[in-house]
Amino acid sequence: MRIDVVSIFPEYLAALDLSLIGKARQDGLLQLQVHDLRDFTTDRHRTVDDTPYGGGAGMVMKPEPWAQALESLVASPESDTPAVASRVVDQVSAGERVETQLETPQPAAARPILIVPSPAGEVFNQALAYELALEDHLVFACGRYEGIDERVLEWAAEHFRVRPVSLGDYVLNGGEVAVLAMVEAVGRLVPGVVGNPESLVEESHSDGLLEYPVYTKPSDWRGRGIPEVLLSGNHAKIARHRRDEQVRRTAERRPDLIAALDPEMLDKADRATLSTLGYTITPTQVQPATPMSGVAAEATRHTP
Ligand code: JCQ
Repeated sequence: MRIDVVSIFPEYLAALDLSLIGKARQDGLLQLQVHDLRDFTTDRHRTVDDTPYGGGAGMVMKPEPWAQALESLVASPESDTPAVASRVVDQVSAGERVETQLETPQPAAARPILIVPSPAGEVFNQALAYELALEDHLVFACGRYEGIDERVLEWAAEHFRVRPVSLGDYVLNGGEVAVLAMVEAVGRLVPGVVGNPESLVEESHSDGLLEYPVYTKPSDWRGRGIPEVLLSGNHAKIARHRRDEQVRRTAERRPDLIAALDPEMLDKADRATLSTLGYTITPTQVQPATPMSGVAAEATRHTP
């Protein structure tokens, strides 16, 4: 897989030289390049930002450096996709068009994906990580300041499948940290990158529940023991205990995940656990522990 990252702080991405992802790069499984957006400016001061039309706080990233940087990546010889190499260059008489399409447009599905980290994007999750891990070429555009001139994303859609992507509902100073997270989440799913693929299998049959707690030696640590069943050698009992812990901590920490469960996926013991926690299970849904009552219910009830 080829990954390109464009940023005004390329040093931020130095962490991608380390650990699993760094090893995958050394092994040639990931072809990862980081590019400095300022290298695509043409003025003395290497300017990448300007004031926003319509006024308001902060600065906006100028379109032209972005267009130059992104153009350099679609046309780049680093790509080994035959779709690019074999594309025909049209005959265009000199001066006929000012800014013209030089090449036959690529079928949309053959275009690289351009990921733009943004609090205004679709939310990144494991399903998207799996989807991206199947791609040949990913490009990440790290915005800073108040964001990138919107026309860059419109224009880029002619060359890329553009995906604004959010890590969650909070604001970062720029896209770099979000890219570190996404490259790690995607990179570890690329075949051969993770040393032990069994750890991927275990998490992939994750059933919409949080993981169970784990323990290692010593069995007594600062007066704290471990669940006795884990020392029993009874594998069926251990599996049951772990599943119960998954259900319990998911109900405690992520009631949204419990509400999203398909009741068909719950066995008798799961139902008993959820019941104890106050949940009601109908054939089609798992209902929350504490249904709203009194004022809150009254305020939300639209059809009395
Ligand atoms: C990503 N959740 C938050 C910051 C502007 C594209 O323009 C901008 C991008 C950023 C970085 O992304 C985030 C983010 N997921 O802040 C400002």
